[in-house]
Amino acid sequence: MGTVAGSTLSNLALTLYHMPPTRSTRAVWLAHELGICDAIKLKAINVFAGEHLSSEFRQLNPMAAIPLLRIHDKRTNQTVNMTESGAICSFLLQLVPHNRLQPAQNDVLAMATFTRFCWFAPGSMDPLLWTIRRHEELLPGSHRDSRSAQRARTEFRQKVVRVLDAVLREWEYVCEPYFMGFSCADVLIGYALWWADRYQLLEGSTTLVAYLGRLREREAFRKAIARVGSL
Ligand SMILES: N[C@@H](CCC(=O)N[C@@H](CS)C(=O)NCC(=O)O)C(=O)O
Repeated sequence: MGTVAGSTLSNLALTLYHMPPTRSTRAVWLAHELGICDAIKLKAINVFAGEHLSSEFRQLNPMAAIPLLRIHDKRTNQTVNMTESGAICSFLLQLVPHNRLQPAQNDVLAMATFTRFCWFAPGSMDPLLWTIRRHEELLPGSHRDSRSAQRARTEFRQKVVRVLDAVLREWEYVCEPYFMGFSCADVLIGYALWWADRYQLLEGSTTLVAYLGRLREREAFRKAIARVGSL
C-alpha cells in the first residue's frame, strides 16, 4: 500500500463517527497506534439510542452504520464519506508513510500474509459474529433463529479459531514469521476476537485468550475503547 498521493494529513480534515465497542473501535485503535488520533475529530454517535437511523446520518451513510469517516480535502474543498472499518484502517495506514504497522510493498510474502489477514477479519470473522449478534441479541424474539446462531458458533470455533490458533501457537502476532511484530492485521483481527470473546468463542484456545490479553494491554487499545463525549 503506498501513500495517498499528495494528500498529507495537514491537507485533510478528518471526522470519524465512533462509539465503542462498535467496529469504529478498529479505526480509533489504529489511529492511536499510528499516533494520528489528534488529527481526527471523533464524533460520538449513540447507535444503542438509534442515532445512526436519523435522516441526517443516513444522508452521510445510507447503510446507517458506523464507522463513517468524513474526509475533507482542504485544497479542493471536496468531501468523501468513507465506510467499512477495514477500508478505513487501510486508508489511515496510507496517510502515514513508512509506518511500522505494515510490510514494505516489495516484501511479497509478508505483503500476501498481511493482506490476507487484514481481509480475514471483516471477510471471515465479522459475518459469523454478526449472525450470532442478530440471532441472539438484536432481532425480536420471534425472528431469531437459534440454529443459525449455533451454526455460526460452530463454524467460528472449527474454522476461524483453528486458523488463528495454528499461527499464534508459534508466533506472537498474526503476520509472523513473514512480517515480525504487531501490524494493522492484529488490530483488525484483535477487534474481532475481542467481540468473539463476548460470546465465549475463545474458550477452547488458551493461545487466543493469551493473544487477546496481550492486545488488550496495549495503550492504543485502551484509549480506543474509552468513552467518547457522553457515550
Ligand atoms: N462492514 C461494516 C459494518 C458496519 C456495521 O454494521 N456497524 C455496526 C456497529 S458494529 C452498526 O453500525 N450497526 C448499526 C445497525 O446495524 O443498526 C464495517 O466493517 O464497518
